[in-house]
Amino acid sequence: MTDKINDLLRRVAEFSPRTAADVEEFRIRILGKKGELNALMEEFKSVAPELKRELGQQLNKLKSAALERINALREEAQAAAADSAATLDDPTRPGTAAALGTRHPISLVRNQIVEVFARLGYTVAEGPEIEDDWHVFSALNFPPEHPARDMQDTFFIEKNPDVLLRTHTSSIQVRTMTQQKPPIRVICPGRVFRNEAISYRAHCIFHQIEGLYVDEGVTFADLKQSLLYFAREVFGETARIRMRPSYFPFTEPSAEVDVSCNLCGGKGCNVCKGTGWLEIMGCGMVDPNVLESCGIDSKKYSGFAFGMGIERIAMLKYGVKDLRLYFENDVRFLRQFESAL
Ligand code: 2NL
Repeated sequence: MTDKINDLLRRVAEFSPRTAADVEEFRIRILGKKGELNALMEEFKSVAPELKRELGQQLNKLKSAALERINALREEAQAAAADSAATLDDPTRPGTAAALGTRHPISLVRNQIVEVFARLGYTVAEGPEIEDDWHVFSALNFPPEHPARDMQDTFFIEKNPDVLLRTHTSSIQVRTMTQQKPPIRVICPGRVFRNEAISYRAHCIFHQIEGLYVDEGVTFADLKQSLLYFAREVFGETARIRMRPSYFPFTEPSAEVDVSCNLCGGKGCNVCKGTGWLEIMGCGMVDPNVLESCGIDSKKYSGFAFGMGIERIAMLKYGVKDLRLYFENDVRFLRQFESAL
């Protein structure tokens, strides 16, 4: 008999009705005149006297547990029914607000950079993520033995060395130059891929944005002024820039661009490591070899180009310390950009 009592106790505890009618049906089956509880009471009459005390207590416990549970479930079901009826019937009740998404910080920064250059007459160009060697390396003056072409740095698709994931967005500009005549002014955002170990400062997928301006008589002074305008729009009107000589296969001369640290105002802090400057991009005058490869007369035309990592710019703007946050899509991170820009 103890087994029967325990079995019924368990079924009462596990019962999960969908409607008030389910609850009522269950109540009749368990607590009704011809219900299971009364059947047990009947059986109780004929148990041995020495067992009566123990079994009587168990039956009483079962009865109050069943009553309590069924009453609670009935109230719940009635409340739910009333609630849904009211929601349907009363159009003046306030609605439930839809949770709005937020733009990803990489999109926010990409959009802002595109807008700034759009004001200077640049149009957006995009291109394929799966590329061939010529558009990513050869046309850009990379020598055949350049280490970037190595399996170690570049993702090759299958075994064909001419099918690879682009390692920079410059391939978009190469495509533009082969398809359009100067004057050319394009801004090229996109995902790029490099075979890197993932850490707080490196990822195998990241985002770049590059710009290209080709026309008659384009000079390094034009480059410098365009980038100063960019820095002031993105980092604030007091921003200053400086250029340090550098090297890229596709530009000559080449430079690294720093912006004055907007946290310490140039005095030196832990973000700029005491220098007062933050590196934001690379740039230079397009190498005549690159123009010629793309079918542009390098005697008549000159151009400048620049490129930056969007993750890096977003880190500097928003103080993001770990690059992996951009790729995890943790809403606690993403929601912090609800009102940004
Ligand atoms: C960096 C540096 C740079 C370019 C990108 C470029 C593209 C063509 C021709 C010449 Cl088609 N140059 N792009 C030029 C200088 C620097 O990027 O540090 N990027 C993250």
